[in-house]
Amino acid sequence: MLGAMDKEQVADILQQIGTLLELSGENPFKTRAYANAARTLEGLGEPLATLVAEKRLGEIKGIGAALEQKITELVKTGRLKYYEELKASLPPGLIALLEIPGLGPKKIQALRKHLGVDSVEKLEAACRAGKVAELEGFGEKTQTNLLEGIERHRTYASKHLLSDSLIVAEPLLEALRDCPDVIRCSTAGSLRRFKEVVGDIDLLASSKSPAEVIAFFVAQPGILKVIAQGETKASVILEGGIQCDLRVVSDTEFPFALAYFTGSKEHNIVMRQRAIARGLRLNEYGLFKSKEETRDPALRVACATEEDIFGALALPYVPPELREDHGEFAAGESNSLPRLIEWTDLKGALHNHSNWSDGHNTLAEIADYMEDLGLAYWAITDHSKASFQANGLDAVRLREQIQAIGELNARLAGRGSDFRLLTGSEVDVLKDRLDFDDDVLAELDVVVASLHVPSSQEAENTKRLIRAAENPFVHMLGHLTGRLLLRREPYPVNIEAVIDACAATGTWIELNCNPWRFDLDWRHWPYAKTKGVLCVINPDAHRNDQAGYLRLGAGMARKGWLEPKQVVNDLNLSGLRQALGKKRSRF
Ligand code: DGT
Ligand code: CA
Ligand code: CA
Ligand code: ZN
Repeated sequence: MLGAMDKEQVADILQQIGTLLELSGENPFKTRAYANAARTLEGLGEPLATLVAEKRLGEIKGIGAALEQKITELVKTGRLKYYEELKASLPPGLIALLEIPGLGPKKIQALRKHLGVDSVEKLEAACRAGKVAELEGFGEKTQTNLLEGIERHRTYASKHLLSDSLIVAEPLLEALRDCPDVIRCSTAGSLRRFKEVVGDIDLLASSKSPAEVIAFFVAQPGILKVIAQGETKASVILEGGIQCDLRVVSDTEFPFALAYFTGSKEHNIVMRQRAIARGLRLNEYGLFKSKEETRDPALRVACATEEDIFGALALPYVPPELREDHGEFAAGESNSLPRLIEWTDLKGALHNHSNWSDGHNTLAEIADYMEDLGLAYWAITDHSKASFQANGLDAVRLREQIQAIGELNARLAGRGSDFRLLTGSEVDVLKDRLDFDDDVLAELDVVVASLHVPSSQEAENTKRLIRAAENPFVHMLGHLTGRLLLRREPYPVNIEAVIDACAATGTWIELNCNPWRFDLDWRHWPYAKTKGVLCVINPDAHRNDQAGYLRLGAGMARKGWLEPKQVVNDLNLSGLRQALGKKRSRF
């Protein structure tokens, strides 16, 4: 997104400029000036935009005329020509080398100068030929480490799905809970914040015998390799290739370490500034009555929990999902943080498949399973005929299915069950129409409209989705951007324009909680919320056990600031039936 940049974004770019200059062999004074300026900006007590508007940047120590001009350009336009040219002037392979563990700008420069290394591939070849070991300042050991680093980078350094990370983190956390030396423990980092993809798993524990906890941890099943093991810290690679860091602290430090390592970095920066504004210092060791950086226990403000830390900084408790510096501070100050949805609030789901299209289970199996889960309803929305590869239904088969669901529901009622299957369709949004005529759609309880074959043009996709929203029989748009995390980018679409159309027509938007999708993304829900557009948390289940996606979806809805009243499947069956009738009655 272009446009005005805040100080964290500007600081990040200055930091990168420093690194790139070092990589290109600039003199150290110049490169350090950028790193220093970045740090100064992060610590600023007022918005950068104000400083720029009042032309006061130059008054800050360490910011000369050249930096002032660059920062102003970034704040005003969101871009910096100098930075873009600098990046373009360096071979891309050289920049990629920065990602290899153990390699900084200085070493990369030496490798380039003496061995012509300007890519990961060339580095690997030079290591294998034994040339790196011969270089001054490198040696055999460094060469071996670099080869390992390259290997690890290839296999492990990628991002991982939230769901894959939870599956391996939860047993480890359970094990820690049972460890007699552990007092408290928790996940931290992006996993605790419920980011849709995570870099690594962070765990935190408190103990009087940290070394024993570390020894206990590295002996757990599911650990492929121990990368680092110290007195209070360990890093391991788990099956599946995910790195996991455990830190062990004293129980007094636990809440502070938990808040710090949960992050995000952006959230932490504001927390630290709030402390400074109150004459305090906040870091991973504590909140201290001090104007300087310290970890002196005598100065620590006593906090038993994260709630206490927020309280000391004049804030209500901020749930981890909201700690992204996306408005939680303003909302906290005005006491308007949302009462977030819980997954146990959900009464059913409105987008699911059966073996009539590409799902695995029969209608009867689905009804039994979902009733057992304690749900109240489950809509069957199989594909329409245009999705022939998914065995989509034509109108004839759809009407047979409506009949079959009616018979199943009659049997449920007959044995006194309140659970109901709902009839429906995930109807394809085609180029100039929907895959079913309105008279067919009118026979269904639930209609989800999804764009499965998008155009490459943003305007075209936006137009098709708006047309779908304008159809009186379409209750909701399914997986609005079509993205598959770590696999396929979203198709181009003007999301805000589609949200506006949904607001105007009373159409809901799905939060598809298949862990590859989480679509619509959590970042867009606050906008939808201000427009009054309701969310439907849908597992898009193709097998019964995928009902479990609802829990992930509720977490993602929390990350999108959603409350029960914004979530359609918080309604019970009669409330839902009423809500389903509302849009149709407007036309
Ligand atoms: P990830 O692992 O890339 O998905 O993202 P995180 O957020 O888990 O990041 P990670 O694992 O590097 O660090 C865990 C937390 O530690 C992070 O959310 C905030 C805190 N943290 C790490 N480095 C810094 C830093 O340089 N400054 C501040 N303020 N906090 C940091
Ligand atoms: Ca992490
Ligand atoms: Ca980490
Ligand atoms: Zn679909």
